[in-house]
Amino acid sequence: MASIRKMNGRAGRRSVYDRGMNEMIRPTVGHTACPHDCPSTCALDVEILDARTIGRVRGAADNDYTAGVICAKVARYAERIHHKDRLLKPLQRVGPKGSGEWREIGFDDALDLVAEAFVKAEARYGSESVWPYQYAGTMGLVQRDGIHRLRHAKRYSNQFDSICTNMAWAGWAAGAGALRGADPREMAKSDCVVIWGTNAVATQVNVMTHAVKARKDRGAKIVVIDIYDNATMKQADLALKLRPGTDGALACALMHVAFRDGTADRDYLARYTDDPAGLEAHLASRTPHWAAAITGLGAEEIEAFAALIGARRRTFFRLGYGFTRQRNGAPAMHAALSVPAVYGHWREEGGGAFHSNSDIFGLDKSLVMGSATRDPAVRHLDQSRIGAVLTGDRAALMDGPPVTAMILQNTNPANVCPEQRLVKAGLLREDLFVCVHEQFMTDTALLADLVLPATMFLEHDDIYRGGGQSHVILGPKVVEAPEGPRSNHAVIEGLAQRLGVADRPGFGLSERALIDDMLARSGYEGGFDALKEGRWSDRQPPFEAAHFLSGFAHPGGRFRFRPDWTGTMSPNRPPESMGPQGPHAALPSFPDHVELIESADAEHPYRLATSPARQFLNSTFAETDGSRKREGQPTLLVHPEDAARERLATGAVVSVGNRRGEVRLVVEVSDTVRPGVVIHEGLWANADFLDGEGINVLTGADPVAPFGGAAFHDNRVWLRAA
Ligand SMILES: Nc1nc2c(c(=O)[nH]1)N[C@H]1C(S)=C(S)[C@@H](COP(=O)(O)OP(=O)(O)OC[C@H]3O[C@@H](n4cnc5c(=O)[nH]c(N)nc54)[C@H](O)[C@@H]3O)O[C@H]1N2
Ligand SMILES: Nc1nc2c(c(=O)[nH]1)N[C@H]1C(S)=C(S)[C@@H](COP(=O)(O)OP(=O)(O)OC[C@H]3O[C@@H](n4cnc5c(=O)[nH]c(N)nc54)[C@H](O)[C@@H]3O)O[C@H]1N2
Ligand code: SF4
Ligand SMILES: [Mo]
Repeated sequence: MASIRKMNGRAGRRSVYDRGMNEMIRPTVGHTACPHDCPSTCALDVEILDARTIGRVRGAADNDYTAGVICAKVARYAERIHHKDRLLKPLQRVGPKGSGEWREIGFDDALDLVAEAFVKAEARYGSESVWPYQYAGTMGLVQRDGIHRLRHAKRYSNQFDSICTNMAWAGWAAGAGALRGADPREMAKSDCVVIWGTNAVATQVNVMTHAVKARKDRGAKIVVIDIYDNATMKQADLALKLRPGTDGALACALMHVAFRDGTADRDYLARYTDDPAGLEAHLASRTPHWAAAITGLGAEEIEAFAALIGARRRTFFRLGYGFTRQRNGAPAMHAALSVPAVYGHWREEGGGAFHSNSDIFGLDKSLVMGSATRDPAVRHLDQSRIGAVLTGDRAALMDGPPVTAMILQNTNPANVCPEQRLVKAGLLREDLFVCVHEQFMTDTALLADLVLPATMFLEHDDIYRGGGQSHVILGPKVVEAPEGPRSNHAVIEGLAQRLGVADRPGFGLSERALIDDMLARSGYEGGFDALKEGRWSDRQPPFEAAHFLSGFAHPGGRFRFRPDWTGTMSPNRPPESMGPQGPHAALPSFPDHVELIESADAEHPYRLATSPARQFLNSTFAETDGSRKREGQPTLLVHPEDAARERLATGAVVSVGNRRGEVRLVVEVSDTVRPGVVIHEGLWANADFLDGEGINVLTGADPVAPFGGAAFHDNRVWLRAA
């Protein structure tokens, strides 16, 4: 197996394969969960070649959601964990900010420097001047959320999480009242699976496992609704390629047809929904022709789709995030979710809808998060608006002190956040101290004053829960970390000691003790060891509850066609954690299409979406050769008609721009996109672009109604030959 040694960049290491073994002897297998920010949360079997070295990673065959299938990028994890560029030593900046000139320092000395900088910032401007900033590079509840323990104990500024889920969750909760739904494994028992605004083949491959099983076993139809002909749409029996930001119109027409043709389930509507008569009247003008003009689909395509779901009681709507990353994303989600309530699909096993299970797990993280010391008066700064925050925007700072010191874990805002030019300008401020705790020298780490090396999931203990499925999975350490990196947990504990809060609730415990406490508080049977033995715990609610047949999660138990956009986003997002909100006055009072999007105009004739690349996971894996080779280079997909108009050919360089900035990209002429729509698949590292600036130069950070969020796929742009 020379290839494994080569991949690891560690020629000379002996593995079991070197010893002339025959097939009878297998490497040890470690059991854990994928830590990445992906709805699938796969249960993993990891080949352990020696105490520090892994081989192939596989999906657990006996987990009935993972079902033995994982994505290729994680199967190749050896390439990432044993990467030659992995950070192993703390680095202190010696040249100007962003110069890439560093010197190595000891880990404890580095933590002293962070603590000093935090004390200094607090002394000058108060504790809210320190902003610990984190996201979901790891989804482990201990390693991801422990930073809040330090934040609360010190009264540092909070973070309002807004980059990913807000529009989707707000739209779902407005209708159903809670983030749960039909068991996603039921897709295998459906007669029609509607994959709506998620590129599941790329972003959560296990959806396909269950959908394709339904097609094989029962002749189910797979419907895919997206804005371009991506890998998922290529699998569709019915492919609906609509204009970006028009899904609400499609949903309305589907419901119009149901009332018109008698396929609406009037008994269900009367029993389970708030205002079916009001909805029917509202939809009278929302005909397939009306929707065709908005969506760009043919009226006959919409009729065919409506006829299909009208005939198939077991229709399952798998609603993704992608179509909600538009400025009308919350009402779009609400409209799509209203469809199965009109047709009564919820009644059937294999029918209904699913988006996220975030509300089912009931895991009490209060000790990990240090909730007991949380002061509700401390401000929440909007994660997506880090650019505005760091460049001193008064509103973004909520009229409070400037941010002058930060530690960042599990996130790469200089790459992934909108308004990238502002983000970089902010991070480069001379009077801001930035410590980045990372596994690689990311775009953000490059701008730091101090970079600390982090362990990877296989090297520390943690616990994970599915978003797109129902398992809580233990992720115990399976190999030793290399010399140098420390876990997030160790860094937070080390800072707490230096900052005088190590005696506060939640500090001084191991990961294992925190997990034991979490499970005990949450009423789970057994602790760390029991979960390790069983590997996972399936928290799927029973059929009646999952299908809301015992009532939707609003007072009164009815599905709301008339949403209250002023409520809270979900039970696990209390209002005080919501931060600045978008205006909700513009949102519709029934399912509808609303023109809040950045529609094309004379100056910006094209609509840009920044869709996910199959071989990357957000900005992660853009450092591994296996993923890079398969993705090629950063490109812009342009329809042949648009290419002709702009005189662009495949391989030409085009400048894509709007009022936020300009990025040069290599053109790929392709009829997978619609005329007037251009697509960039990412996220590539900024340095991979021709001018060293990434795609998020073009995306906006204006908070989307009703609860904030970033509309990554909603950008009007111009194209100029470059
Ligand atoms: N390979 C890979 N996997 C990933 C990620 C990744 O970057 N790469 N990211 C992870 C993360 S953090 C998340 S949150 C999930 C997100 O996973 P998804 O739910 O799949 O969401 P997106 O990746 O934002 O986009 C999905 C699709 O929505 C399409 N889309 C954009 N605008 C519209 C629209 O207006 N209407 C419709 N119908 N479709 C639209 C996009 O073109 C894209 O094909 O995936 C996770 N998994
Ligand atoms: N243009 C555009 N931008 C987008 C999106 C889009 O669709 N288009 N999608 C958005 C979405 S949905 C999301 S969720 C965000 C995600 O944005 P991020 O959360 O920033 O993205 P990731 O790449 O998942 O993770 C960030 C970093 O976490 C690090 N990391 C992983 N594990 C650990 C650990 O245990 N400890 C430490 N210290 N670090 C660790 C990884 O090395 C990685 O560099 O991006 C958003 N940005
Ligand atoms: S990235 Fe998603 S599909 Fe791939 S292994 Fe992780 S959870 Fe599974
Ligand atoms: Mo995300």
